[in-house]
Amino acid sequence: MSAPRSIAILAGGVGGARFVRGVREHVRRSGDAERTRIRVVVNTGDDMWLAGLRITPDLDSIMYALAGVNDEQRGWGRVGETERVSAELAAWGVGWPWFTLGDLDIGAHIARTALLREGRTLTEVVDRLTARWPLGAELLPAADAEVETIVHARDPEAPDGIRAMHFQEWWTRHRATLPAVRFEQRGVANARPTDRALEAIGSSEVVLVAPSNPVVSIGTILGIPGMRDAVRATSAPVVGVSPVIAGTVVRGMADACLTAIGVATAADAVAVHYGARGAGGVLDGWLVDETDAASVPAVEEAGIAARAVPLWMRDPDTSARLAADALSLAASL
Ligand code: FO1
Repeated sequence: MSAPRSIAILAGGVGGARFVRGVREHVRRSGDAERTRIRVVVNTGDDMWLAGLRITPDLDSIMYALAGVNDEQRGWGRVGETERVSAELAAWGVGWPWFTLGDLDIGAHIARTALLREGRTLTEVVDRLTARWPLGAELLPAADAEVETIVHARDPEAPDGIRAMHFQEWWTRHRATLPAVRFEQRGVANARPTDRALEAIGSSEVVLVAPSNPVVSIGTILGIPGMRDAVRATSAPVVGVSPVIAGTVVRGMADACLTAIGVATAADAVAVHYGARGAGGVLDGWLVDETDAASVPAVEEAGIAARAVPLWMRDPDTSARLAADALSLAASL
């Protein structure tokens, strides 16, 4: 099956990177790499300032994965990394001891920060950094303004029992074990989707929602004022992939996030959370894993076309086939 001429993908970090690689692989195997444009609208809610450097985890996870220089085991950072500078920062008491910045990774953070200080937008910086490798896809920050996810979590030591912290502290220091009460997108009121992100969503033939964290990756993309409307308004079919298989999240600690917003950790519950486009939501189609085939009727009941297919992405073959299944569902809508 030939690939569409243009594909937009909403994606977060680790799960997003695997899925984007799968879409790229499927397009290559279809012989359409030259004529198909893949644009990835990437979550920037995990971004932060650390040791004076601007860190953009999800953009970096996808960039490194498409470049083939990522640490496949950890899912973030560079392969063959060393941590000499990080040890020095710890000795100076600068940065976070629980958040390791590899030496090669720091090279990207210094380059990004230097380019930002010269007045470039994050979109321009991403264009510059990603030009280093033939990624086969364009990475687009969801917003150029800084909109960082702040987690308000239960902490018995905090004055009123709730402590606000940057998402990265909650995620990497506390491993999402402090119950989250709410997720705040700090600065979101003054933010808007970038023109390039809106263009990708508005003009692509297909829009795919990667199996990323529905709350702090996809939710924070859609939470940028105007983004949800843009997805709802596109003439392209919008097809998502469940980040939950057989009641457990594929990666990360998305269940802690889903629980915090009162959504069950289930393939159909996430689809219903995103909502059918016909009912005020963003989805036209949804893929669940074969083990969740029993949930297809519930998703269809919600007005979303659903199919049960293998969702585990273990290698280029399984990732490419998942992409093909998502595009096939989109083509049927
Ligand atoms: N995750 C960790 O669990 N521990 C770390 O020390 C860590 C460092 C790190 C440095 C740069 C970067 O881009 C990502 C890093 N991550 C680390 C992963 C990060 O928390 C995740 O990539 C996303 O933000 C959540 O999906």
